[in-house]
Amino acid sequence: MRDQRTEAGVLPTAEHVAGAAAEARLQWHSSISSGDAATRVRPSPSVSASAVTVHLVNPSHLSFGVGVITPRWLFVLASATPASYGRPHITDETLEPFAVDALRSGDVVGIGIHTGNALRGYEIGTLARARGAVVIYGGIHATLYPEEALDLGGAHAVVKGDGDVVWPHVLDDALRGTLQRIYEAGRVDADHFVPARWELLPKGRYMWGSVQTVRGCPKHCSFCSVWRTDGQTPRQRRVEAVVEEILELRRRGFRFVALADDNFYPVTLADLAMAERQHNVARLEQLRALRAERFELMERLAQLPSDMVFFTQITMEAAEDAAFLDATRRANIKGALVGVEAVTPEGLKDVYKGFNDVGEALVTRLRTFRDHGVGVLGSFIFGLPSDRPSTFAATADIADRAGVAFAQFVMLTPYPGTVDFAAWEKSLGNNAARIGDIPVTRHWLIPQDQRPKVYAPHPVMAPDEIRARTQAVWDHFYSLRRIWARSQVTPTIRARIAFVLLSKLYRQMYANTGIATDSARVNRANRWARLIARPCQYLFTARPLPDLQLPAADGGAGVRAGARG
Ligand code: B12
Ligand code: SF4
Repeated sequence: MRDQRTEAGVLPTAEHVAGAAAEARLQWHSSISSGDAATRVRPSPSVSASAVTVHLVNPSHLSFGVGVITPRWLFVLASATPASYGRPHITDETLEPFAVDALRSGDVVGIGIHTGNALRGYEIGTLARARGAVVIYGGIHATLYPEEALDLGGAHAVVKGDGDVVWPHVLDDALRGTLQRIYEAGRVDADHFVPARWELLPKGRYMWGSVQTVRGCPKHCSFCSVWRTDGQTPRQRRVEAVVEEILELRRRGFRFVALADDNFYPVTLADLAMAERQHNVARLEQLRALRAERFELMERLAQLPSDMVFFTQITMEAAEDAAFLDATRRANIKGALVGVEAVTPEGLKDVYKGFNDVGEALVTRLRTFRDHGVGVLGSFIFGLPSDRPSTFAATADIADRAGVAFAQFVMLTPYPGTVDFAAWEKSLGNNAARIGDIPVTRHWLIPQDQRPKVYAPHPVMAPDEIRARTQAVWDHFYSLRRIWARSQVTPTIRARIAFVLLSKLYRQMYANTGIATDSARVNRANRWARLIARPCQYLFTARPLPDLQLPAADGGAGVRAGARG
């Protein structure tokens, strides 16, 4: 199937879609015509839910055979699929390509896209529609650009927002022939988040499970769309629901669980102080309740088997909150992605992230996490307008001195839905450079290997200089000597080997396949990643504990009985 991917870049065209519709062997009949206000997909009267297979596809133009983190949406939508449709068929293309040829006419194909994999998603959708499938898109990119999926991705329908509640209705509409073009699903209340169906996980393919505890983030960073799409009001899931899912994963042999949250620390001490200063009683109560729930969750995590390891995403402000960090330690939250972004005050101003620290204060803050047993994955951005050639070495130095366990050095990419993107798009007007027919303001539609690495002209550095310097910082940080030194934080030799392999894997997956311009290097990185991924997966697996029980809210002893360690 790999050769069906147009890595070299064939953008789906209107002809593809029209041809596809004509070709489809119809059990379902599509009466879509361009410009129609509503799509009507009519099934033959004999079609019932049980005759339809629901496919859920996570697109990727690269497959590594093994995945690091389970793409949560696949298992959530599978769970939201009514039993009458039978067992949904899940494909994560980061493991292996989707078998479009195996599709039957009338099958439903749900495709979830973020901006980076939208093009591959459109290729799958177009091919699926050509085989007579009903194609439905969702995910953050489809939420931002529903018309694009309809125009270029062969979509019959697009879901904007959270799929948890609307998905069964969309499937019913598809069956009845009343499919709408666009569903405004919006933001689902936390009590309606659907738990994932982990029994559908393919065995031995992922290192980390993923469980969401909160959606939304009160901040407003300029390069991030989360606060706009997921909202600034944190929607926290019930503690019991979160714990039950984690337990389910541990029963299946997952010790490592990523808490797939936008921001695990949604209430800061500064927020509380501000509400107090303003004598805003209602706000103070609301914030205190949210904070109390976080502590309650962490107390429950602390009662889970002690061999469990959690990873989350957190803002740097948590470092000033000793009580919170003590609770994270007890909860076995041993790693967190911290958005450092920039090491200079000018850089932080560029990204509206004034709540972060710089210089020595930054080093101290990041070390505080480590001192509380939380390893930091520091996320840094290069290519900000205030960056200078010296910024690269200064960043590498801070990452070393702050003792971060992992780091990612990403090049500033204007993601749609962000403040940065809107300003950039406006600044280019009709003068955006084009690659082929595609303006750079639609960079995700440009074939992967031809995408620019740097989007906005920089005041003092050429694009290639930024790219080369960024690559050099990755090389520096992930040299074997440095990785080995950092691995000392782990408790056992097995953990140390896992740390080294994961570091190398991370670097191959994210740096060399993303930043390198030379296709030989990208292919080499891909081969390396595939090679390292298998032993890595083995090292992350634990003995399944099928009999593990939910600890009582007041701290049951039963759960510990089943755990090792
Ligand atoms: C956890 C996470 C990660 C993890 C794990 C990824 C994984 N394997 O799952 C890690 C750390 C590895 C990661 C990496 C990256 N991530 Co990330 N990540 C997230 C995060 C915080 C949560 C995702 C999640 O699991 N949510 C829980 C699930 C249930 O929600 P969901 O995916 O949104 O799905 C719901 C709806 O969207 C909808 N839906 C989704 N698909 C479909 C399909 C259909 C058919 C339907 C009907 C509905 C539907 O229904 C679902 C249930 O409600 C999001 C933030 C966010 N709010 O989305 C960022 C986010 C998705 N990541 C983002 C980015 C940019 C990245 C990176 C590129 C960062 C980088 N520079 O390296 C990489 C790219 C990785 C890759 N190649 O895929 C951006 C994407 C922006 C964009 N416009 O595309 C986000 C939105 C964060 C941000 N700051 O803006 N990420
Ligand atoms: S980057 Fe992080 S802190 Fe900033 S808005 Fe996005 S999720 Fe929130």
